[in-house]
Amino acid sequence: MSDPPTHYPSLIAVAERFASGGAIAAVEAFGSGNINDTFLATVEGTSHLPFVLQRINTRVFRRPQLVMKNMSIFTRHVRDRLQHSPLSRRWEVPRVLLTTEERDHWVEADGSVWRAISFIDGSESFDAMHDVDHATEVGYALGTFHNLISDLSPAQLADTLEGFHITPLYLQHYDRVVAKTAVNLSPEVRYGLEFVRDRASWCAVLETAKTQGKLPLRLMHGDPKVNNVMFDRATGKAVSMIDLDTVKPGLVHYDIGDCLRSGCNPIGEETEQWETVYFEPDLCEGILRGYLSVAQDFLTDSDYDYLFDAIRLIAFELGLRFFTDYLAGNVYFKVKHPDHNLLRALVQFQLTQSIEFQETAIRALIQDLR
Ligand code: NDG
Repeated sequence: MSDPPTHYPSLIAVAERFASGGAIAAVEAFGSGNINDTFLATVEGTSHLPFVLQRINTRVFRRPQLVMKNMSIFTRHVRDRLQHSPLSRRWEVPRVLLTTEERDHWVEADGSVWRAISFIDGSESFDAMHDVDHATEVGYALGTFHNLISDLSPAQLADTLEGFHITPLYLQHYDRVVAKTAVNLSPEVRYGLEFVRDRASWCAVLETAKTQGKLPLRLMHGDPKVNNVMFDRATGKAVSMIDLDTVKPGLVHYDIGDCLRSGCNPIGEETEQWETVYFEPDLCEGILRGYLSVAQDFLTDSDYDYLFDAIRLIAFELGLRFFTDYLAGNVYFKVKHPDHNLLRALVQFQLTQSIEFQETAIRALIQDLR
């Protein structure tokens, strides 16, 4: 909920649990995640690569052991697959680093749960998209990620975050929060309440299709924001997808929607200028082109039929999640100030509206790319 605490047990001591040889030189806050606390640990000497050290948010991931188990299973699967049939270009899978006792996580005396992941050598990530080529690379990365896990049965991985991306459940939770909260009816809150009310009857669209067997349960990334795609600094090409906590059974539509809502908002999800947020159609075309260049092999006709709804829904759903968290007193997403989640919600609602205004063009684009 707050900035990375400074009262942690010595970060260096925690990092040393995972450092096989080589003393830790420094541990610094890293990235801008909304859930876990993330640090980059550098190791003394030139022969050791830095690694990512994370304190898992156990209020969100209540069974961190299962998160780590999932991660080990699917990263091993993908690595084996790449060994047998390598891709024609560089693609990396982050490694789970073990403690000196060969465990995939470490529990501190204060109960905090830590894990370490390899950093992709020579790579960088970006919070916003530069241009259409960049967008195409982001789409390629998500397609490659889906492709590489498409032959692993969803039953192999545990559901580490029940209800994640099940929009009707977020709506039920929102209704409960609204019912028990003395809501301060500012113009922004009033707008949010109306915005949700007007879309409530549509928000089960993907879950209904899933129940009717129109959309199959597959494995998904769960959080394919643009800054979770790593780019090779030298070639400028996408080389990996990181932030693998939410890889679990779900719909690929959640990922496609999430990638587009994050990638096609040039002003970014953290802007305070929410009225100026819009959904950029050329970036949308770039992402979809890159994605489908890999994913057209496994998508069905029915999958295509729900792409527009997925794009609209995941932006709306994230707005609903931020709005609910604001009303509930900021208990889920980390915030920098009390209105942070309200502003984030307004950004996503504005984006949803921009997607709705462009429905005909987006549907036509999907049809052309089919
Ligand atoms: C977090 C959320 C993700 C959301 C993102 C928005 C979890 C586990 O914040 O769903 O899209 O920036 O709730 N992750 O990463």
